Amino acid sequence: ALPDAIVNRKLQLHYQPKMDCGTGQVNGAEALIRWQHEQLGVIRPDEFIPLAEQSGDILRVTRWVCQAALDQQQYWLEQGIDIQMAVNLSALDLQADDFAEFIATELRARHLSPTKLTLEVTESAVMADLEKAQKRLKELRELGCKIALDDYGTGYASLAQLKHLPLDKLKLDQSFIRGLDSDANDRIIVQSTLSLAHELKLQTVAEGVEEQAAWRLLRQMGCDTLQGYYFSRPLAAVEFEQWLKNEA
Ligand code: G
Ligand code: G
Ligand code: G
Ligand code: MN
Ligand code: NA
Repeated sequence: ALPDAIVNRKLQLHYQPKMDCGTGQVNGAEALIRWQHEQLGVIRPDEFIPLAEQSGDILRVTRWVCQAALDQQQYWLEQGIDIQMAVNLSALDLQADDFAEFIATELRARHLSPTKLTLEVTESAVMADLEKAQKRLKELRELGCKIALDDYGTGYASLAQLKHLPLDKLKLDQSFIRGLDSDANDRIIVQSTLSLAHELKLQTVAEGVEEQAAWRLLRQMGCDTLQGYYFSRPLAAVEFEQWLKNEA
């Protein structure tokens, strides 16, 4: 049913704000997909993205996500809302030879700056075919887009192995962030990862910030950007606009 859902506009994007850790100001949004199924209600990406990756439908899903997120970014820019947009890519997207060209075309069609688009990739998506992923990420980066390594710390690769990847940002997985206030080991892991990332000239993002205490600790540790329920859950576009008004 997924190909029909794309055609029949049953897919929707929600947007989770990203905050500057120092100032607490919004500096971006991550687009996260939802499927409004007629019989089953809202299906979360955890349930259908792995299936779409197996079937190959992910290629069409990702292209829809990129187009919808860039439509939204263009609309927001017209409304005076100028924020970095992040979308998630899968392993197969990185293997498609025309992916960077696709992104270039979609950006150009909307007069959007490549530097305002972040592509989030997981370690496993990159490792599925390291050579192709390296080539693709390099092309996207040459275009001017930003590359973020998502869910960092849950995979097998070390930063030493990842230093050869063309990356701009490291997103620390939420499993390290949730216990930050109470778990001394998490604090050590996060502090040393942030230091290493900065030595490697990578921007740092912490996901899963649920409490003010975590924000305070991450600020002390020099983290750049925060994302989590403490600020906001992922929101529909109109809710996001409302949330922005309340923040201002
Ligand atoms: O939106 P939610 O917080 O439930 O996301 C659950 C998981 O689904 C996350 O790991 C997220 O990266 C992934 N996900 C959400 N939207 C997309 C998407 O558009 N493409 C891909 N590949 N993964 C997504
Ligand atoms: O792409 P990624 O795996 O980073 O997707 C983020 C996922 O984490 C989404 O499912 C999103 O809804 C979820 N999420 C975002 N902020 C928080 C948070 O503060 N706490 C928890 N438990 N989940 C979060
Ligand atoms: O692209 P579409 O035909 O769905 O847009 C329909 C109308 O909705 C357009 O006039 C556009 O200005 C408006 N619109 C598109 N995105 C948003 C949004 O995020 N918020 C609000 N309030 N209006 C939007
Ligand atoms: Mn992500
Ligand atoms: Na994550």
